[in-house]
Amino acid sequence: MAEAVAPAGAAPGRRIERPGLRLRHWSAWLTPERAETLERQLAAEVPWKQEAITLYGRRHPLPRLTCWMADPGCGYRYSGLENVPEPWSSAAAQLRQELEALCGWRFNSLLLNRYRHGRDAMGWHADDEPELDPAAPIASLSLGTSRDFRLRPRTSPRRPPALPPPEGYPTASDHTAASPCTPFNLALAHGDLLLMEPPSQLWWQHAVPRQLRVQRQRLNLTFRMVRPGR
Ligand SMILES: O=C(O)CCC(=O)C(=O)O
Repeated sequence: MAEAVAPAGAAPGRRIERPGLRLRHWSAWLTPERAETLERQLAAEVPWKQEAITLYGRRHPLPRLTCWMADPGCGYRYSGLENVPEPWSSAAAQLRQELEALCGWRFNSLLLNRYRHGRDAMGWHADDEPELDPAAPIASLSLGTSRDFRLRPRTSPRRPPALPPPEGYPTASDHTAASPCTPFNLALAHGDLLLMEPPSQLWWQHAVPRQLRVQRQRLNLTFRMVRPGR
């Protein structure tokens, strides 16, 4: 598995590691001015949609706006939604180049989420759909107001059965015990970059909970590598 490599001269980011979890967090990776400009540009130029999912025959609008940008042929299904790619906007294409240089990985797709206020949120999940290349990291850029990003070990990891749990990973019986795998929170602020490296999606889930006091919007961009045609 290739290591994500920062180019010479770039700060390497703060490592956050737990059994099965490998993160790097760059606080204010973008200057506040650049982050401000990008937030405005993306809010205006991205074709945001409010998708809806069907559960037990009823339509539920997602509590956020989204857009899937990707190279041709890189469709993506999650929560039963088939995402047909939009072409890269100029701001997103520029960011992709910078992140590829920082990470030493190519990204062919981008999921954008727009949380309009604190009632918008994202439930517990892992980014482990079959289309996603499990060897590639996911680079997540946050713009706008700070929101909590919660992490917890998975209760039933979806993984190849032959793969043993990492050392120190909780068993079903000690899931709630204090351990290096206790759920925790990261506040992701304007211009922060979070790199989620393998095998994090196999063993951990993440969520952006509702925060009713939050009034301002937050944008989140996750750059990904999908395997076309899967
Ligand atoms: O908004 C975030 O920080 C997380 C987004 C996320 O979990 C996702 O796009 O899968």
